[in-house]
Amino acid sequence: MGKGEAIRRGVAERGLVHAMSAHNPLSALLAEEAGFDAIWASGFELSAAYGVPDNSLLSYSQHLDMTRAMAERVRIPVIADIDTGYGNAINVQHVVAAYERAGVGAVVMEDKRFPKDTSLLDGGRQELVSVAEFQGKVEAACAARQDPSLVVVARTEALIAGLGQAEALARAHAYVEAGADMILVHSKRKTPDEVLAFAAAWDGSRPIVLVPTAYPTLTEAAMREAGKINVVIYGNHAIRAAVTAMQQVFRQIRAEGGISGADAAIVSVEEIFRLQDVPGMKAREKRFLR
Ligand code: SPV
Ligand code: MG
Repeated sequence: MGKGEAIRRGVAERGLVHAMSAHNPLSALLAEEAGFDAIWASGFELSAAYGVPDNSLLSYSQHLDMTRAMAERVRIPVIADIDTGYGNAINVQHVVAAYERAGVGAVVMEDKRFPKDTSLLDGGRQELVSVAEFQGKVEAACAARQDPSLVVVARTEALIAGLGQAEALARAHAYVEAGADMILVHSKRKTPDEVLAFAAAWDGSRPIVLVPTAYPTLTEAAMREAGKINVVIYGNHAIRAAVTAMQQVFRQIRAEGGISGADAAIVSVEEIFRLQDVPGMKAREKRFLR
């Protein structure tokens, strides 16, 4: 079964697919082991991992290479955050074909103008391209697929840009018309009212995808109850958890002038060996090294 098909089946059979963010193969592997259905190859996380803002500063090949490395290390599908598609509809075709070859199950493309500003920033520069231009980009993304099950998610930033519910709905409809398989509607409101109002008004013709970072009180149970919401992406919890853990441990080592206290709080070197599949390598050594 292709990775796109796995996402589609997950939606059909379980109603709600949950994806955890990752910024490298190790974080993807940990998310898989924790039981997530999919990996979100987040542009925000990779930008943060490079220590730069999520403002279209990383190249498409930097994000593609990391996404490919993640897709090679986990069995669950990877959902690629391709930002604005790195240019116009022609760029989009090139980019989507490359991500498909890298083994992803879905691509998510947003209707902001390149170079974009990150969505959750207060006072961010949020400019959208025209509906017609983005329809062309969605059509190009769909036309680039070799495997028709690759999921093309159109993401509208209308609410992020403060354009209101009617504009968000109109854009979502236009993107479905252009061939989008799912609609991601993003919001930076501190409460879920805005996305729940969108879901209530949505015609249900395609699944809704949510990224509830700004409104963390919205649970999976509440999403199921609201209906029409079939994918939830936890957008940046891998990098935030990593930063929390590193800040704590690094401070402790500085404060104590050694690693003995911190050692008890972190995983063993043997656990890292396991995650690296050292046992598998040892088995192969036994078999092949003469
Ligand atoms: C990302 O994780 O890169 C996203 C989600 O696109 S957000 O940062 O909330 O825009
Ligand atoms: Mg992003």
